[in-house]
This record gives sequence, C-alpha cells and structure tokens, in this order.
Amino acid sequence: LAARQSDSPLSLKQLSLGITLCLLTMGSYAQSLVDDKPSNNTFSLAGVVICVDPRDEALVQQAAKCLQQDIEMVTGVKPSISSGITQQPVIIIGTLASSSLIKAAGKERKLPLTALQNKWEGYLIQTAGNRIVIAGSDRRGAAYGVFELSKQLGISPWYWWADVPVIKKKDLYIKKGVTLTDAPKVKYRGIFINDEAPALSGWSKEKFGGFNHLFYEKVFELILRLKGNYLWPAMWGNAFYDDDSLNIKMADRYGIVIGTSHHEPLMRAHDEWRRYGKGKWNYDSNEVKLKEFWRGGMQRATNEKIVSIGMRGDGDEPMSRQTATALLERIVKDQRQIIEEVTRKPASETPQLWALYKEVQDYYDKGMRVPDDVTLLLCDDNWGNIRKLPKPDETPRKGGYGIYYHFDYVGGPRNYKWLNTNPIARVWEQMHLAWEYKAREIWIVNVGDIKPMEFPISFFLDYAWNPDAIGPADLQRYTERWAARQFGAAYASQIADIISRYTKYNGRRKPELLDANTYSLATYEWEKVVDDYNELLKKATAIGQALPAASQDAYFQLVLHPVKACANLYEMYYNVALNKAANAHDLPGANIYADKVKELYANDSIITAQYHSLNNGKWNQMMSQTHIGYTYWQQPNRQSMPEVKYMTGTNASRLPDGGEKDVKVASIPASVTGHVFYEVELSGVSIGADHYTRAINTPDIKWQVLSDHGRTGAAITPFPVTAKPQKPGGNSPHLEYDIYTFGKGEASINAYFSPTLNFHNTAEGLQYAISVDDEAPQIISINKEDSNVRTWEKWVANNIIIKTSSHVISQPGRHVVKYWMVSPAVVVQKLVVKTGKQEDSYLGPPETRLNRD
Ligand code: REL
Repeated sequence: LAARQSDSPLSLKQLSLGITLCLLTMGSYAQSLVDDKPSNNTFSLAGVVICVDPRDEALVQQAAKCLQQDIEMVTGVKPSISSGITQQPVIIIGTLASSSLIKAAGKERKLPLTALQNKWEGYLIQTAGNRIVIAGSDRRGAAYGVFELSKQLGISPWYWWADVPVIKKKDLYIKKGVTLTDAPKVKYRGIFINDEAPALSGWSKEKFGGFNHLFYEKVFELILRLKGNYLWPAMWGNAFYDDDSLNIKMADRYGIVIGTSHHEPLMRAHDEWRRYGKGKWNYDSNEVKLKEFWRGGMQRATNEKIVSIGMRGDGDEPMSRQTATALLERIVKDQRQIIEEVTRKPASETPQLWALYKEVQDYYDKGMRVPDDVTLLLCDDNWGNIRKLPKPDETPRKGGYGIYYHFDYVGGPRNYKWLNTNPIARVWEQMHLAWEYKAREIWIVNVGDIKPMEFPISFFLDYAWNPDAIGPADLQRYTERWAARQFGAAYASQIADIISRYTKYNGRRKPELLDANTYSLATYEWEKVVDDYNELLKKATAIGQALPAASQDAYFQLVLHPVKACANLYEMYYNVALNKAANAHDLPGANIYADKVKELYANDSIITAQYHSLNNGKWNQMMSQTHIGYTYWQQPNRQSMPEVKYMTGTNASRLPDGGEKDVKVASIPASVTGHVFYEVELSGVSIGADHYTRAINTPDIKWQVLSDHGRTGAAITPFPVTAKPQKPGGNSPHLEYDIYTFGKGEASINAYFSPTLNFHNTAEGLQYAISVDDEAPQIISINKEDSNVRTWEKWVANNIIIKTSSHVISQPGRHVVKYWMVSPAVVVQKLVVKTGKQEDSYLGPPETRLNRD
C-alpha cells in the first residue's frame, strides 16, 4: 500500500535554479537598516531630529508625527520635529515634488532620486553620515518609507490594534551606507470593514462613540503601516461621509483612498438612502431622485477616491429579473455624466470600479460593458474562491482588473464572521492566480471586524505590495517572520506553526458550520481532530507561559484565543456526538457526556470574557459574535447549547468499561463491525497528492507542491498557472503513484480538490484526467455543475470538491495511478483508491503510508 517518492525527482539544473530563485526571493525582503550594537558602520539615533518641509503634504507631516511617537515608544525620548536641518543626527522626510529638503539632499548627496520619478507610491531610504533621508515619489511613498523604518525599529503595525509590545532600547543604531528603494506592484490595496455588528460596532461605540474620525484615525494609521492605501468603510447602518464630517478630513490627512462598497454607487453609503432617499431604489421609476442622491455623494467626496458605479437592488440584493442590460448601461452612462459635471473633468480622470459581484457577473457574461477606463472588480464567491479572471489573450483594458476577496462573510451557506478561518496557503494560491492573470489594479478584502483577522490582513497587503517576493515555498517563512515581529525570534517558528495549524483546522469547516455530525465517530475521526486541537492548545499554552508578561495580551489575541476557543468548541461537539451515540445504542455514559457539553458550552463564554477583559477591557465586545446555535445561514439572535439527552438508570452516569471507545465502536454500522481495522486497510489506499512516486514535467510545465495547502496535508498543481490546457497521455505532465492492492476488480478513485472555480467560464470547467496502469486517461471536470447552488454550497461548506472515477484493477499487486494535468490551476490534495467498502468520514481516510524507504 505504498506511494513511494523517487529518490531524485529534481535534476541538478532544476536544483540550482531553485537555489537561485530562493536567494532572489529572500533578497526581496527589505534590507535591514538597523543594527543591535554600535560599530564603525553605524550611527546612533540619540538626540535625533526629524526634519520636514512645512509646505510638504499633510500626510508627510502626519507620518513624521507617527515616527516621533514611535521613536519615543522605543527609547523613551521624544525627538523634535523641525523645518530645517539644524543638527545631527537627522531624519529628513519628504516628497520629491513638495519638499525643499529632499531637493537639497538630492543635489548634495547625489541621491538616486530619478528612480522615483513618476513612480506610484515609491520610496527611497538612504543612510549616510549621521542622517537618514526618506524620499517619497508621492505622499504615500514618503509615508511607506517612514513606516518601513518604524517597522525595522521594532514597531509592529499591530502595536495598537493587537497590543504588540514595543521592546524598549536605550539607543538605536542605524547602519551607514544603506540604500533601500521599493514601490508596490498592485496599485490599490485595501480592506473592507463589513458585517461589523455586533462586535466592532459595539466596541467602537464604547471606545470612540461610534464610527467617527477618532475610530477611523486608528484604522487609517493601521492601513498605512501595513502599506495599504484603500478602504471601504463600515456600512451596516453606518455612513462614512454622513456620520461624521471629519471622517473625510482624517482620510485626507492619512492619504487613504476611500471607496464605497460594491453595491453603493457614487460615494453614497447604502444607509443614506434609508435616511434621506425619496421613493424607491428603482431607476425605472425613480431616476430623478436617484440622480440627485448620487450627485450629492459626488459633490461631497472631494477626497481621493475610487467611485463604485453600476447599480444592484436595494440593500445588496439583485435587481429584478427583468432588469435589462440596456437599462444598466444607461445607469452607468448617467452616473458618469454626474461624475463629469461634478468634477468638471472627463469621467475617465476619476478612478472608478464596476464590481462583478454575484449576479452582476451574469450581466457582464451576457454582454454588458462599461467604458474602458473603469476597473472591472472581479470577485470571489464570498468564500475565497475567485469566480472570474481575465483570459491571457484578452485585450488589456485601460482601467484594468481588480479583485474583491473575503475573509468574512454574511450569507449562504452560512455566515462566517467569528474567528480567522483563512489559511494563507489558499489565499496565496488564489491571489497568485489573480496576479498571474493580470488582475492587478485593485485588491480589496472583506475583513469583517478587522480583529481577529490580523494575520491574514498582514499577508494580503504584503502580498499585494509585491507578489513576486512571496513564492509558494515562502509561506512558512513569511509566517515565522510575522510571528517574530510580534513576539521576537525565540519562539517564532513554533508560533508560526500554531498559526498555520489552527487556520488549517478552521479552514476545514467554518466553526459556525460545525456540529456533532461533522466528523465521524466510527472511524475515530472525531477523536483525532479533537486530540489534534487539544495538542495544539497544549503547545500554544506552553509557549504563552514562556513569553514575557508584556506579550501576553498580544499573544492571547493573535494566537492563543482562536486555539483555545476552537479546541473547546470541537470538544463540545464531540461530546454531543458521544451523547447521541450513547443514547442511540443504549450505552453507558450518556449523562457524563451531556454534563461535559454543558461545561464546555459555559466555558465558551468564559473564553470570550477572557478576551474582553484583556488590557483593562480595551477589547470589550470584540468577540461578541454569536457562533453556537446556527440553524440556517443567518446567525441566531443568541447562542444556544446543542441539544443533549439524559438517560435514566445508573449506567447513564458511568463511563463504559472501554471508555469512549465502546461508544464509537457501537456506532460503526453492523456491516463492518468486527473487521473494521482490517477492512479500512484492505479496502483501499489513501495518498497525499504531493507524495507522488514520479513527477513527469515538461520543459514548460512543472509540478509545484503547495505546502500546507488544503484540509489535511499539502497539495500539488501544475505551474505556471497560466499554462495552456494539455491533452493527457504519453509524456504530457502527470504524476504517478505506485500502489499495492490486495484485491482486484472494480475500483474507484476519489480525487480531492481545493474548490477552485471555473474562472474562465468555459463550457467544460476545469479538468483533470486519471488512469490506472495502461488505461486511457479519463477526463473529468471538477466544476461542471457549479451553476447548481446546492453543489456549490457543499463545496464551500466542506471546503473541498471530490470527484470519483471508476476503474478496473486487473489483479492484486502493484499498480500505477496516473493523475494528469488537463487545465491549469487545478489543485489536488489527495487521492483515495477504493477497492472495497470504506466507512465515510469528513476528511476521507488518513494517508496509508507504508514502506517509504
Ligand atoms: O460580503 C459582501 O460583499 C456583501 O454581502 C456586503 O457587501 C453587503 O454590503 C452586506 O454587508 C450588507 O449589505
């Protein structure tokens, strides 16, 4: 039953290419400016003055203030800000166009400023003598340069939002002679605060009095520190422009580009129509009032913005079925006329987007078009699977393409808005597709309440900054670096492992979708997933105990809480399952399990309360999202404990002799009882897809392992993701798995795929092919039926697509399973060859690994 990896799947040439690529990738992390100790090659920042031209942009002045605060946080001494260079050491900050200081420094020091000319958000940091010069090609470029320095001085972008401690140092030493230049690759990189009640709404009300400029100041600073530039503000009963007239001023001060969400045209929050709208949200019957409403939105939004255009139904609903493309095109035309009239510039000079969200994509597919300067914002399916991407041969559009992605969602098959359930391995793989297929203008992600999405937000914005810098093999290292920034280097790799693990577990199924039936008792799957979570909790707790007191609050928020909360949740549903089984089979223990459920249910609230009490209640209400007691897609009004049944009689209150095992064995169907262990082994082979025996590459197409991608182990996919579809057979790209079977005759192979969608909307969908020994490869589509909403719901709820093929095994013994590439971008996680009866389980049978030598 072995899948054997060949000794040397890589040639020497491939290996040296790999090493070169790895060095290049490593080199693209920002060069270090700071040293731990003084030396001849460093200068001290003691007594430093920050210099800014007072006529430079407001954002530059603001960035200087942030740096002033940051240096004080580290050294305890607040540097002064001056308009001229009076003493050394000095940090000079400014933009190319508006800073006389930068112009002078450029001449005097021969800074390579021309490299910044006409760059979008580029910066240059140069250290020499006793000075640091930070020059921006524009206002945000200068700010990013400042925040790069801050980060290197030890200020995490999350210092405020997650209480990450700043390590105090008496002095700071800057390396001399370093030049660092950088600029983003994706033009607009942002977050969408959404689904913000009850958690963020309650919290912001308590701490700031609502979603006002004081709240947004914190958000804008965070976005800048993460090198993002774009925000869709909170809109659940909130209206950025209307709620506080200072919101827009704050956006200007921090240089953040504002948009309204995909279904809120012309800078008007949806809630404003509820507040002020006259008549129906219907262009056919109420054109005049709608135009007036939109004109008001444009007149008010004098700040830097991207204007959403188009129209959906009232409140994020589809338009009526009869809505004609012609009407929608007219709406866009009229909206652009308003934009022109208000801005007194051609419409093409105001950045706009049209979001192909849900049914709007159908309008596009049926031929509706908008002018070329408008960015087409392509969307995921709300579950992290991109629905559409430009074809490689598509004529480029002036406005280009963007992506609207989700880390949080309210809608079917179920809301997921409590914890972080987004493994970055999948985010990377999907956004890599977006990058390679040239959706590069806007990347925006729905982050719910911001917390607890700290880690995936960091990743999304870092990846958007430079997708070429983070390759498929860099994700663990990325996570380690992130952990090191928050908690220091000592435990970074263990913390990274915990983060990867808990997101992988949560990615298998959103906690809101979990119940007693998710995992199987009969195959010991339930026991295994609970053990795994508890093991992780043990590790996470031990590391927490080893960290200094100053890191405890941050550690709880960023690492321990999700593990603790989910280990508890898993254990609770497991005990519900045991209680059910004990009841069904009239076995001892039912009441013990029921009591345990009660205890764990209560413990869930205690864990939430623990979060709320951190740092003197700074995050009170932030975890108040209901997450137990769902009965359909929408959240319940309040949590309720899963039902358990008590039994009468003394048996009910004692554990079975064999412990919980007796209950599980009893729940195995009679057909396999007695033989279960042998049957499972004899009835097939389960192989992690990356554990191939031989990989057959071609000069243009190589198999790429995606580490830690998927529900169980890793995954594998052909690279580049833009490769042309292949006809399977002969030496076309494929993977071979040597297996051994004890039986013969009919067999089936279940192939497990990441739920990638048919993003080029082809008739056949994404395809793979499969064969055993010399069979002709069978070509199978992984997503032909994705128009069926029930099928799609199953894929996203289970976070897997499973396709089955039928085969005939000629005789017991050795065989070769061949998995062939047909379409690019198909990501396979696991193959299960079934030759006999197998018990169903959620994750499928664990890998049958024998004899790897
Ligand atoms: O997740 C989404 O994209 C949508 O459901 C939201 O944008 C939508 O606006 C919803 O929060 C409320 O209207």
